[in-house]
Amino acid sequence: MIKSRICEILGIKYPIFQGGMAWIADASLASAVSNAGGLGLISSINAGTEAVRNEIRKCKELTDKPFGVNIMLQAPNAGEIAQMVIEEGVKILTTGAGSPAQYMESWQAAGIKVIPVVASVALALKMQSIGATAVIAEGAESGGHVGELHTMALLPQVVDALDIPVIGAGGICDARGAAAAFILGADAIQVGTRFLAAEECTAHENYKEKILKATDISTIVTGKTLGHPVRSLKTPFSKTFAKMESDPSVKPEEILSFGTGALRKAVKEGDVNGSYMAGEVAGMVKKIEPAKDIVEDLILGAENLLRGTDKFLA
Ligand code: TUI
Repeated sequence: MIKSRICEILGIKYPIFQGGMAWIADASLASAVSNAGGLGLISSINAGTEAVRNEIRKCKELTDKPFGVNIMLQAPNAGEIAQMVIEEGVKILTTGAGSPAQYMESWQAAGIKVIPVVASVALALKMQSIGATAVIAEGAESGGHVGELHTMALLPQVVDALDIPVIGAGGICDARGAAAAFILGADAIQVGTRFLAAEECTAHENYKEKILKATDISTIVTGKTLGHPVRSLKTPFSKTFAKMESDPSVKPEEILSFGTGALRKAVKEGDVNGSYMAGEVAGMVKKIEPAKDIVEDLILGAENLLRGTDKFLA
């Protein structure tokens, strides 16, 4: 069985995290992943701080296994969420889209294990030096907010630089990707896009249908000119967004206001004018299935592949 130090540290059976997908990662999905032996995560991007508090309380009722909360650091209510998770007794946090340095002291005083997403070796080293339990090295194959480096280059460089555990993320969708991440030195994997097709994922059925229909070239990165690059499915919305960005007569404020609320519209309403965030692996997601089957396909499948690696040797 694949075991790593992160399983012991967090009290989980399998070294797999579910991505803390904005508007999507709720108590339903997080508890299903935690009950399956992975680490379920609740997103802090939802209908406000109290809505997230509710999801945390629901999740506690749905599972007695460890789960965490992902804090999107660029959200306007990030400070409020940072305090609320302490009040709710959350034990594990992941953070994204920035540095959580300003919150570390208060989280550590509350006994919270903090696992920041990093997109570079420099930030990874800083996170280790201020007491992170582990880091998630997330390559730009991933959906949503992306850094510059891709997993194949980022993950081994972060692994080499740190002593604490490293979770590999970005572009991992099946057992092959999982096995590759473990070979690159990951102590665990994080998977987002494939969990969009989990039965327990409450995203609108149009979102799920778009993921199932996606191909290898279905995603695009927009938002670079605004300093906030985001990978999503190519749709009339994202194509218009890209056109606006390349038109010098369109002001950044206009582009920003065009994008506001687009993810919520996609997740909650299945609106064609929504933003359907997804990773490059969307084309590999072929069916709706229980979260438990996804967890086991990835982890038990990776184990079988790793056992069979001697086939490459003479
Ligand atoms: O955070 C994510 N992915 C996200 S957040 C999100 S919410 C959203 N909603 C509406 C519009 C746009 C976004 C959707 N997807 N992933 C974690 C992640 N963090 N990926 C990359 C990074 C990152 C990048 C640079 C982390 C730190 C960083 O460092 C910069 C610095 O401050 O040094």
